[in-house]
Amino acid sequence: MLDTVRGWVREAHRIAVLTGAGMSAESGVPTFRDAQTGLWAHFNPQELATESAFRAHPQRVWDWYEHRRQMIAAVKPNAGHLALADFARQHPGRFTLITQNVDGLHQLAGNTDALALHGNIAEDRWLDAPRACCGADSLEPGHPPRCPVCGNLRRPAVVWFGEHLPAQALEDAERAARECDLMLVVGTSGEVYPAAGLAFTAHQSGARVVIVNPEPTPLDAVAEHRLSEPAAVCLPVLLA
Ligand code: BJW
Repeated sequence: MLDTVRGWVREAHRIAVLTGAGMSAESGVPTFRDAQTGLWAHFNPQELATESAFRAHPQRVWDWYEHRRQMIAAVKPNAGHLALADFARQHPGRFTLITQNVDGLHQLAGNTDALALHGNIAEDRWLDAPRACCGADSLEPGHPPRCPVCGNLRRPAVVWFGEHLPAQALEDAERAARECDLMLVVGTSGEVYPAAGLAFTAHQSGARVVIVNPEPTPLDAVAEHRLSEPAAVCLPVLLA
């Protein structure tokens, strides 16, 4: 099966790759749904990653992100990230990387033009539209930091449930899904939309869809093959 897919990689005119949290598992970043250990074990991540959770419990949500930021700051891209970055360098114009991940590991590996659909956990922004008093220089430290004048809070620059994805990145990802003839879907549960819908778009536009994931997902329904292996093992072989 792997050889068949390697053949498809060689033949394809345009390849799109959609990645999710499993992509970074072998770097040591727990997946979104497995991230809850220790202090956080009692919280459902789907209930922390919303604006209403942040407004109701700003310190709790901020500290959850601080905990994850510290973990991510200590890890490195794995062999799968590096294989994708090498492939992009060798095949410019033929390859689009779309990621749901907020950990920055694709960018660190060299995929600086990855389409990041869910933002970047290392960055912050204002919760409410900033007023003249909201300056980065005059932040009051805290969990979260705030504007000392109006109380506006800093929040992680990620896309929470119920929020719009960055329009340009989503538009570029949808175009790549429509125009590719091969889509690799790597390490995602395929449960979060609109990202998961990109696999359906690619399939409906005539592309072959291949899943790289040790576990079944709802996207298997549109896949020609599922490679049931970890991303950091599979991708270097597939893209060599
Ligand atoms: C390995 C591995 C290894 C492990 N190798 N694999 C249509 C239908 C139903 C609902 C909706 C819909 N359209 C929109 C919605 C609502 C909602 C949604 O999708 N809800 C579902 C839960 C049902 N979507 C939204 O709200 C989105 N916004 C939106 O639609 O805006 C439009 C709008 C707005 C307002 C009004 C009206 C319309 C926004 C979604 C934002 C998602 N954000 C998060 C948080 C980011 C910040 C953070 O990290 O805290 O993004 S949620 C979380 O899920 C994160 C991830 O990027 C995303 C996907 O998770 P992922 O990557 O799949 O991770 P896991 O953990 O779920 O899975 C890991 C997988 O890896 C598993 O399969 C493992 O087997 C595998 N694996 N080891 C390979 N070594």
